Amino acid sequence: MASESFYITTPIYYVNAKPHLGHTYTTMVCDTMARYMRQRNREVFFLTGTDEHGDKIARSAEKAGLDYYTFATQNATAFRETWEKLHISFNDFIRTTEERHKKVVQTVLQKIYEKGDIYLSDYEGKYCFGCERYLTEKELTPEGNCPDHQVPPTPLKETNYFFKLQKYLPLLRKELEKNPELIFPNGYYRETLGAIDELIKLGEDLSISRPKKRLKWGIELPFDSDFVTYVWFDALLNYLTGIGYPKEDPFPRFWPQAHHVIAKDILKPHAIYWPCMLMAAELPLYKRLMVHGYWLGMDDLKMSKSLGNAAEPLSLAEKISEDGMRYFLLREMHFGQDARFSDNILEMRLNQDLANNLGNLIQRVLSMLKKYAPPRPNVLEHPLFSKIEGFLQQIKDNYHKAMADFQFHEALEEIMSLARFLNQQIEVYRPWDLAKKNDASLGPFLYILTKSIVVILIYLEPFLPNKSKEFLELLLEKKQRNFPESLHDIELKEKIPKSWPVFFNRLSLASS
Ligand code: ME8
Repeated sequence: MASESFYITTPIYYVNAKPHLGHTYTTMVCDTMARYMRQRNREVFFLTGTDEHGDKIARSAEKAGLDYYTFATQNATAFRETWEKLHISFNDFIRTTEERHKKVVQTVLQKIYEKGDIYLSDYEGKYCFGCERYLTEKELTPEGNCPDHQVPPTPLKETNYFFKLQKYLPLLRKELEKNPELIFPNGYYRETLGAIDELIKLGEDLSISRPKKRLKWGIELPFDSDFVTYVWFDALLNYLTGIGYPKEDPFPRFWPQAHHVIAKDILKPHAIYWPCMLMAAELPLYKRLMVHGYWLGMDDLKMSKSLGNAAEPLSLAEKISEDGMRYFLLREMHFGQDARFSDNILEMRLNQDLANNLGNLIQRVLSMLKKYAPPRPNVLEHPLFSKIEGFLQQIKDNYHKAMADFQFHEALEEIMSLARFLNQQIEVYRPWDLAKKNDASLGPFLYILTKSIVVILIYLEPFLPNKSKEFLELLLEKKQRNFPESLHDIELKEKIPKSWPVFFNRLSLASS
């Protein structure tokens, strides 16, 4: 039987700069979910890529003294290579400058134009080149700046093509009322309903083009060669191109399961423009839009390249290990809310969870197995056994429930609570005393702990793919694909190795 499909996407990132920790977070979220779903035997398609057209890129290329495509290629390569070095398990990397994408954009535009949902008109407003859109007065800061880029928008007047957004807004509102799960967490769902009402009140449609005499760097409109596509109409369609639209494969299989992951900065285009575009193109809506908050720098502002407060992912991974970075990002941010990044928080979190709690547990248990070498028991008869089985039932429920809503911090907390419990049991049962007394319960006790460690590592695989794999290969007879629900599911290696690497090196960042 064909397994159920799962489609997950990152935003396609602008190529005006190199990736920073904010991009890395979203990409890690998608990677973790992709790995989790594969481990649950789902057929996964994970798409990421780069957004390469528009004013912002053209201006950065000019500043760098390069032609647009060369400039875009340099940074697209930086994104791709960063994700490859961080072992991001994407299935495809899409660039909006590719021919396959141009075809999709033109096909969809032509279809919507022929239906009469695209028309030519004049527009005057305040344009933010950073956001690539006109801002409303209400959105500006008290100083009149763009809230994200902290610069005043530029007054602009031009003739452009418009998409009949107003026609679809009431339909979208109805759709959202029927399906509140479409946008998650709920705060962003409610924000979207408010923004739709606001747009309906304003009565404006969506500008979808730029005159070529002002901007050449874009996909030409199929029905007017004097214009190129405005960046959102180009960018959002990548989610269709990536899975082969309009071809028969694999688009129909994956599209109904589409999960878009974004930060709140691009909520409006994804929660409003995109579903309206899909309705106009007579395509079903995506399954879910998952919206996270911002990583804030030490200055408490959104991490961004332009503010110079963003951490660089590869050097961070080198400093704290790739898995350390993955764990920190997913454990520290509560998906949906903002999180602050600092060396202190980083050091505290990783030392506490990975070095002290889990690292210590692994070290203690494997050392005792080696030192006391108790005979391997046939049955795990010990009062601890049923307690752990009970724990596993609770973990199974809570972990998967948390994962379904991208509440990674809760899923991880669930696993870490098992590690804490096991550390406590070592204090309770004092295996060193059992060894002195030649107590027959030592074997079952240590083997129960070892199997429990394996369970923990399997549940951590989507989050710590490298370390989990390394240790599971040392401990397991053969790779276990699914999530275990009982210690009976674990088949340990005949010979547990006598030496093993450090699970996680304690960090001391303040002094480094
Ligand atoms: O908006 N905290 O690209 P972009 C958390 N090309 N996430 C952050 C972040 C931060 N401080 N900074 C960036 C674009 N991100 C468009 C998208 S999609 C069809 C087109 C992440 O390079 C987060 O995922 O500005 C955010 O939504 C995205 O990078 C914006 O990337």
